[in-house]
Amino acid sequence: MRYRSVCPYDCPDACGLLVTVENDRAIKIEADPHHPITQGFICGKMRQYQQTVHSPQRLTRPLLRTGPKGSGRFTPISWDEAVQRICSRWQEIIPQYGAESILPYSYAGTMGLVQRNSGHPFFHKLGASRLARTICTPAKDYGWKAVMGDTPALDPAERSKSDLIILWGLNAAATSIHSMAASQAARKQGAQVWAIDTYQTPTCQAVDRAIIVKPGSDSALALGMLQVMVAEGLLDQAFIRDNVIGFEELCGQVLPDCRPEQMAAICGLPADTIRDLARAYAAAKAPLIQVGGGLTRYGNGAMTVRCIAALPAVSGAWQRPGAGLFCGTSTGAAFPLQLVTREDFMAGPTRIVNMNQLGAALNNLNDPKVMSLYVYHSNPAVIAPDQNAVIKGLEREDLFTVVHERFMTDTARYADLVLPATSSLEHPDLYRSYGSYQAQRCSRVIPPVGEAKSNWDTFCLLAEGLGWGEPFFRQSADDLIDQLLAEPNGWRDAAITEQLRQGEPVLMTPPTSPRGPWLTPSGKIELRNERESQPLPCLLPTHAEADRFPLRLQPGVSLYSLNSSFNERDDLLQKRGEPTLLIHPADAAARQLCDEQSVSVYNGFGSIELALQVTEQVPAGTVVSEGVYWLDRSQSGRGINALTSQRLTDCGEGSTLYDVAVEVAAAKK
Ligand SMILES: Nc1nc2c(c(=O)[nH]1)N[C@H]1C(S)=C(S)[C@@H](COP(=O)(O)OP(=O)(O)OC[C@H]3O[C@@H](n4cnc5c(=O)[nH]c(N)nc54)[C@H](O)[C@@H]3O)O[C@H]1N2
Ligand SMILES: Nc1nc2c(c(=O)[nH]1)N[C@H]1C(S)=C(S)[C@@H](COP(=O)(O)OP(=O)(O)OC[C@H]3O[C@@H](n4cnc5c(=O)[nH]c(N)nc54)[C@H](O)[C@@H]3O)O[C@H]1N2
Ligand code: SF4
Ligand SMILES: [Mo]
Repeated sequence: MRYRSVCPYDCPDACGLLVTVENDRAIKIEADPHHPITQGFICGKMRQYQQTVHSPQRLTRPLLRTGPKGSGRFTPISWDEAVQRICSRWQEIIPQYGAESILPYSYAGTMGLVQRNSGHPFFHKLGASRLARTICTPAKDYGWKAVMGDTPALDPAERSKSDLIILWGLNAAATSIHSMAASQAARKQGAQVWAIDTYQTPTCQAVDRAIIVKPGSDSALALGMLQVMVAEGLLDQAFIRDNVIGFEELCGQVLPDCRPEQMAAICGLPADTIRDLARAYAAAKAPLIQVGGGLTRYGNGAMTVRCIAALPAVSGAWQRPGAGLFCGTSTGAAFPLQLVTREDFMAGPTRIVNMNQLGAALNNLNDPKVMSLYVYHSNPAVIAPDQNAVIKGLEREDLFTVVHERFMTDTARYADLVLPATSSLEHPDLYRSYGSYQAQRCSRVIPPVGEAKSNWDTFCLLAEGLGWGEPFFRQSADDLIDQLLAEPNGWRDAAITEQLRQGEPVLMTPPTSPRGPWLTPSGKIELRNERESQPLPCLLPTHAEADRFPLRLQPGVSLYSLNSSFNERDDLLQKRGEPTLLIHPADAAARQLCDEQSVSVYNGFGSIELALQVTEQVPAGTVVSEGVYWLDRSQSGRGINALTSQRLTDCGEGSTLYDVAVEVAAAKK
């Protein structure tokens, strides 16, 4: 039998899948040819998803720790015993330390609305600490909102009408292959495509123009371009007058110090290139800027987005189909998610812990101290910044850690109790996307592997174990999905809602226009935003500038993994090879380092060993390591996040995973 499903991973494409099932096993995964975005092709990671689902490494039974923390020594126990142990430990902790000493930690192992949010009602009722889930791109969202307010994103399908597409800090060839394909299609029709990145990514190799900047310097590029546009009159004065506030102040107070000659050294581009980019941008009829996550994970990330957002505001690009700025879709209002998250279950507001500062929370928080950590669909031991601090916390003997996982991840290795989780083929859910306006419901298509349970079913068991009588926790995940789809709304009419109920992929439409009226407090595009501590777009420093290490590290993504997911797949690991550090020949020569040598990469947070790859793919001054590996691949017992910090973005409390300074030296033998 062949069933429809959806890719559950944290990828903007949210592909539609066709899963062939035989004898309760998935044997083949194909792209859904009738899916409006997927259009018949999926990435290499998911073409063999059955190898993940039926991997011999899948966890199939609850496990109880029998060795020291981190040793990976466990013994299987029953679900009854596991639930009973968790509940009784929490019932000891709560009277002594308070429920806020319990910290949930989850992110995006699955993007389905029900399974992803299953822990919220449970931990709200328990009175646990809450988690600020800000590891990904909150600075991008913040920057957009500071200028554009609640204006919805334009439909990225408009790319077909663009004559210039700028992939700005977006490695689309790796991270959003359907965006890449759409850009390539526009290119075939004559559009120019540029990529602005910090090194030659696979995306850079597939575009008309690759512009390589210094890490965290895009605001200098954007402000330099704006200065040229103003100086040369490449503006739409009528559009500015009717739609924009703050243009005069930007011109008077900021841009005089942003001449290309002044910006050149900051962003690492010749002044003439900045001029040329400004003129070409202004000359395009329908230029579309698509902003990725990369450039926002810095101490100035939100401000960078505000600077970039000024470009289509002053050029007037917003008026034309195919033009404007795309930072991702936000479809939060399309489904009544409060029916799942149940904030009303909280007796009162509880403490919020930033997920980027898990290391500090586990080691330093004393008010109250974190006594129990419950991790589900996330792998903080390797994906969270400042790995040394995180692992030190996970090693605490007095911390009771539960990890609900599909695999024995590095985080699971530190657990007192491990619970086996279902894969997306084993549970139902409702998916939406952050790269388009699609949505799709899917059913479970195979039975759970071993004794695996879904996030939702596990929280229902824990609720029962704690003796909670709420009927809420006696429902099935499908009941919750039915409630999310019970009523049509401004995003999806009755017909589309019915299609969704039937499991068909649909495209929704935001209830208001992406081209105004602008949903900001002033009703205009707010280049000046008085509610911000910096009311105007401006240059802000990155964190790494103040660090004393000379090279900027980019912990980029890999084509063959997704964050720390897919490390179970030998086929993909073979393609990825060992963890490496890409370095420019000049930087290697200055340190007397050669290709393939084992090097130590270090800074004030940690030190790791990597194999060196000397290449002109990276500019001098920048080094790159692609992909997050499980620690079994590491020569030094630590991964790339041993070098990243818990510092946050300027606004939005985001991670600053790319804002890193390091030094490189030959590894000690
Ligand atoms: N294959 C694959 N796909 C993925 C993921 C993965 O790990 N692997 N991760 C998924 C997730 S969770 C997310 S959030 C998205 C992220 O997808 P993207 O939005 O593409 O984000 P990143 O890959 O983090 O960064 C994009 C690019 O920005 C560049 N960059 C870094 N700093 C700067 C800068 O200062 N200026 C400029 N101009 N560029 C900069 C990086 O080198 C990178 O090539 O991808 C998702 N898809
Ligand atoms: N150095 C570096 N660090 C990064 C990044 C980077 O590019 N470089 N990317 C950052 C970004 S953008 C993000 S979004 C975060 C992502 O961080 P995470 O959201 O933690 O993502 P993953 O590493 O993919 O881990 C997800 C885990 O969930 C498990 N899982 C999958 N489905 C289920 C399920 O249904 N139930 C349960 N219980 N478990 C499930 C998977 O087996 C996997 O181990 O990482 C960040 N960290
Ligand atoms: S990871 Fe992204 S591109 Fe690959 S199948 Fe999933 S949604 Fe599609
Ligand atoms: Mo992310």
